[in-house]
Amino acid sequence: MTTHQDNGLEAERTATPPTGPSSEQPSVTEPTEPRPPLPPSPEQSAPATVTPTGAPTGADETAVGQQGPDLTTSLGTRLRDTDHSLKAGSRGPLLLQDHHLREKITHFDHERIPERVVHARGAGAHGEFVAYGNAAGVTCADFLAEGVRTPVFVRFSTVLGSRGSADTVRDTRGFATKFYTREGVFDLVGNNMPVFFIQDGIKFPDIIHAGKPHPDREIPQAQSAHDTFWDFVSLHTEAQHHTMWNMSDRGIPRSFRMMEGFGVHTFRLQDADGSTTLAKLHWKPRLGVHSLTWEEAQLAGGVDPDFHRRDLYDAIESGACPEWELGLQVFPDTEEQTFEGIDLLDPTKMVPEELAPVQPVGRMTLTGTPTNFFAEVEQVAFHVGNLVPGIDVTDDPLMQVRLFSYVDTQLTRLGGPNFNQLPINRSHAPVNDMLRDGFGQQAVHGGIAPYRPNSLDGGCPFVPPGSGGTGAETPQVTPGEGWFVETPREVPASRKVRAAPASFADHFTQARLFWLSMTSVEQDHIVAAYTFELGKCYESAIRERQLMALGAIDGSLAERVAEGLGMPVPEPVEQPAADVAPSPALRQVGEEWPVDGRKVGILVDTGSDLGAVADLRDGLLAVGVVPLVIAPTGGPVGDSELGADRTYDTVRSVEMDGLLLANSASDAGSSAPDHGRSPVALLVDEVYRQAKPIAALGGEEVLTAVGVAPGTLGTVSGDADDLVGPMVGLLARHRVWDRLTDAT
Ligand code: HDD
Repeated sequence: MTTHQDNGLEAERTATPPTGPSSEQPSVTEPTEPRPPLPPSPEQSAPATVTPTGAPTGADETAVGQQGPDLTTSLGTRLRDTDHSLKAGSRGPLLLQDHHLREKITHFDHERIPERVVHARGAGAHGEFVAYGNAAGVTCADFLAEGVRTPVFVRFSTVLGSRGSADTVRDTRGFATKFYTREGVFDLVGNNMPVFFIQDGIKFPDIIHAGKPHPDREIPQAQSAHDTFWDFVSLHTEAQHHTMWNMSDRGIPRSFRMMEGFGVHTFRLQDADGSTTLAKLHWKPRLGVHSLTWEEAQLAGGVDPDFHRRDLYDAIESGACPEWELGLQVFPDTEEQTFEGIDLLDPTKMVPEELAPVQPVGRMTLTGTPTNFFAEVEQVAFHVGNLVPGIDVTDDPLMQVRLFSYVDTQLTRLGGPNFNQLPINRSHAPVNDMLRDGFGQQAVHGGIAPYRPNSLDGGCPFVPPGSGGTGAETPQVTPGEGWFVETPREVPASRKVRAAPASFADHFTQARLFWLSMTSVEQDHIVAAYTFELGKCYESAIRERQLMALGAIDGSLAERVAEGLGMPVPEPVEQPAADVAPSPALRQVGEEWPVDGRKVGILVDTGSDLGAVADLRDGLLAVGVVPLVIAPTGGPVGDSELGADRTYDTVRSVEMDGLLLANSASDAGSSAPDHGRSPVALLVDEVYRQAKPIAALGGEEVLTAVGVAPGTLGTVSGDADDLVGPMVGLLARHRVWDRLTDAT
């Protein structure tokens, strides 16, 4: 026992906590049995450094954080006390010689790194990609060969918000995938929208400065609903197509698991015979593409700012592992690099799936949550230039600038040039580069000749015969042998210019295509979103200019938004294109999708038929739906084995995709002042207007009791046996959209 005394002024204190209560009660003392160190994850293996002789370099092979049971300094000296600073007497000043104190505080002072300049808020997960093999006809990329299994790490993100901002804001979502292939790391750094705001990366700082909070007051956080954003996009009309996607339901996804992903740019694929194909890469979610309503997005921003992160990790931990198929749209690699009149180098344009179907080439499943969020999600560093043999870039001027920006940004963010040695970024293929030294160097490189050609390290590392020298010779490699070969392509002789091609000049046709492709409920949401966002702008000149741009997309769209703003409809900047064929593939409405991991609230009280409730809960679990029992208070419900997952006071509609009413009295039990509106009534109101299915255990009178008229679309009532099937059927369509359109 350690005793601290100070002239009788301070009571005796012990380092050992007081004896705990009896073993039946939860212990209030710290556990004393050491826990074995956590096993290393596969991705924590060290980068393989190869000496000229192939001998081990002596570098530590693991990057495990906790290597023993006892507390140590960062250098392994065991410590007996980390709670008390070294002082001149127990009430005296601290001593500079306290090396443990200084190490602990200094390290803490430097725990934070700069957040990403964009995409600061994100969540990541581990998984695996399995290739179908059918891409073999267009690319020699090994990870796309039949049956090849490749570990992946995916990071989803918002763009504008800071690291601590809310998940559900209206924004584009990042969808970045790191494939740890046998031929090196391939990064697909995409978004959940297939087009981008700008055509040339030189304008990236402009769009981001416009979207970020105003520099004077640093508001609003994680929002596009402000003057500078709309100032820029209304002046810079090539942004109108992407902005339309943002104003659509795609800007407020229901879940990362229910988002498409797009590589956006056109890539150039190369096959083993050297032939090339242009391609766009897409992720298609198994659960379909679904969104929150704007009300839900706003509610979740306050009730659960971690809504998407929680959903992702809950789903993985419950076994509802999210899945996507990787698909290719392929185009002939012609001199013009266009397809059906669409310039494939223009990242503000997409190619409708009706013109070029997306062909699935493999499946990705996310199966693992991070062990340590900082080490993995914060430190992961993506780069558009992380390519593997068989996949190359094109001359898309947005892509070309990205090739510079991603490495550059990590130098500041991750503090030096060795970020690819961080466990999450390490290649799973053997590494033998000639990069040396620098801040944070982890590898112990052998040899004395990190240059080529050399004789002193026996010519190592090797390149294929014919490489090096004057550069006039072509190396003797063919695609498919695993060397990265830039795809051969004529660069037309031209003058240096700062200009865009004429084909980049059409800024409205595809925005119109998107608008015309939407169902009426989706169009309603777009109108509401534009009206909300422009309504937040102080400058009427900006609102007016954006209405002029909307007029160039569609007259009725401009009229409807102008009406909401209470403004006259100005002359459009140009007349909308006459003939634009809609693309039904862009719609989110109208099909049925798997319901894995969907949540259904079951409202109960002590008077409920708890046997039937248990049956309902088990029936939902059996089909992969997560039941949330909502009871008046926490703890067991009555004397049943049912436990409350939420209480009337803690639940909110946004937490569920459907509601099951199994309560006997509609508003018992809340401790919050209801001011005439009970929490149950509030919950039912919200669920109703969010067009979620509502089921009632019993007759229709249960619905009537909570103010839902009999026969309301998307409601069902009956015995426990009658409810699960219809509820799942309704969930499979995501929402009862017709309830909304009928109501309007
Ligand atoms: Fe970017 C991050 C996606 C254009 C510069 N970008 C970043 C992330 C995603 C994208 C998903 C987050 C990666 C992560 O999770 O760590 N960016 C895109 C897409 C674009 C795009 C789909 C257009 C098609 N980006 C773009 C341009 C530039 C950048 C034109 C610069 C000129 N992006 C960056 C960056 C970031 C980044 C500054 C910030 C953090 C990072 O890279 O690692 O370099």
